[in-house]
Amino acid sequence: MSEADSNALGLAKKDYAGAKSTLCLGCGHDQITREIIEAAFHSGVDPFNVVKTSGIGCSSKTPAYFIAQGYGINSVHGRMPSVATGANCANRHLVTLGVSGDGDTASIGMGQFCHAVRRNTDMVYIVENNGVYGLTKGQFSATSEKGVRKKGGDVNEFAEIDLCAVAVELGCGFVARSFSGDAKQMVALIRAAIQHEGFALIDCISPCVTFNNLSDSPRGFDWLREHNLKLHEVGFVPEYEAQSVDQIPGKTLRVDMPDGSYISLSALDESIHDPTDIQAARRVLERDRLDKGHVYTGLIYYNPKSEPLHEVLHLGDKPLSLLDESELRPGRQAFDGILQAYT
Ligand SMILES: Cc1ncc(C[n+]2csc(CCOP(=O)(O)OP(=O)(O)O)c2C)c(N)n1
Ligand code: SF4
Ligand SMILES: [Mg+2]
Repeated sequence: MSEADSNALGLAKKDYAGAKSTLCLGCGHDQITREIIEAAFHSGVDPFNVVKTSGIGCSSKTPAYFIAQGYGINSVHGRMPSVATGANCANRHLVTLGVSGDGDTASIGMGQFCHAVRRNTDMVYIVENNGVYGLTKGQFSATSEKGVRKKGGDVNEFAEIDLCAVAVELGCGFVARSFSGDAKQMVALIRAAIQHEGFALIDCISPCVTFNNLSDSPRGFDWLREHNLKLHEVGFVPEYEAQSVDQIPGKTLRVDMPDGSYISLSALDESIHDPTDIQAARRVLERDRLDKGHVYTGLIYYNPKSEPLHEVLHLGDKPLSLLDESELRPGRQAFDGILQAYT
């Protein structure tokens, strides 16, 4: 095996594979699965140190298709965030990956999603957003734009929920939007999201080829290939490869992460979006909302100083499963000490 075929752990890409997908041929969700595998391989993630969580939906089936060695928990519909929060609090050293759908997140799971963002659970949260409930045969979801038409002629009557806008306003420190067909952007975003300590949202438009892929659908492949406006080209450079680079004002931007890694951004037109500027992030989201002819993708907002849940709660460093008898049963003296603190 050549060096290029193995990563820092000496593992090959096949070591990050899972079961064979049973999704429809051409489904955007399968592209995201490949991107997760690619990102975990290149970042040298230990497969045994991954916990994969999901809810219910075609999207929520996909953790079965990557990193077979990881722990997997398929929760009930819309309840993935609390399961992921529990796993992450029990062992903060796990890489916690959550995969959800637009129905699983923006309808039944909206409350759970908001609270995981607000608490800043240390996890990567990928929404595989196709604008419909694929698994239950294509009903419009809450992220579908008002007025859009889907196969069969149905027109959506209700205004959409923009999960990125919700996340920014709830204080999320890492908010990105992408397209499943843009593997380069997705892999860089997933690698940066894994590195981020705190809740990292990637709202990834992922076409449902069976129920929502009309040529004029803003969730369809043809439309997205033509109307995806990238805010910048995204790259991720891990701490062990990081080096000083010359930045060209207005053309390139280096966004440093606390551990020494960085996200490199390059302009694709005359200006470059700076994700560390919250007002600029809000302007992008507003432009996205008003401009029905385009979808804006890239790293929308990044705040390296967001405090993750385990720090807020002063949780212990040691995984709960490794606590020994003396730590679990501290004895009479320790309890007396605790009671004393309340008198
Ligand atoms: C409590 C409950 N209500 C409703 C359902 C039916 N149901 C299963 S999946 C789903 C929506 C899935 O949509 P989404 O999360 O967008 O995933 P997709 O299939 O589009 O990837 C619904 C409503 C359910 N399984 N459980
Ligand atoms: S129904 Fe749609 S979302 Fe579900 S597997 Fe098929 S193409 Fe994908
Ligand atoms: Mg969906």
